[in-house]
Amino acid sequence: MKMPVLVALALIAPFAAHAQPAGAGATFDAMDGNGDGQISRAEYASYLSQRFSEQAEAMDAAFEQIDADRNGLISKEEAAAVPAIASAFDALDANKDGGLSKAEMQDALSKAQALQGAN
Ligand SMILES: [Ca+2]
Ligand SMILES: [Ca+2]
Repeated sequence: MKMPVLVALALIAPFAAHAQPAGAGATFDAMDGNGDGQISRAEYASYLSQRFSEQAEAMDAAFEQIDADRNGLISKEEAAAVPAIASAFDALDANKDGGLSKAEMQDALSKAQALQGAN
């Protein structure tokens, strides 16, 4: 498997885009939970976890859309509609059964979260 974390980031970025606040000001306000004009470590952690759960929901919705035949797996043919997934297909297909399950997608998302959280 090559660069699973970068692959995961590339994968979730288009889906999560709409869940992110627009503009730096909105982001700061969203992070400054108690409105004291400063972002504490706890507020930052809480903001990240909120954003990640929004990303997970966005990915969930995207999964349903991409899984055209609703069999719970994204096939290579279905993935072809989304270049970011199609190009990462083999890396994301952890059990090599030729389909991407929601669990496999969420696992990739978790790895990306772990990397971001460690920064
Ligand atoms: Ca399918
Ligand atoms: Ca699989």
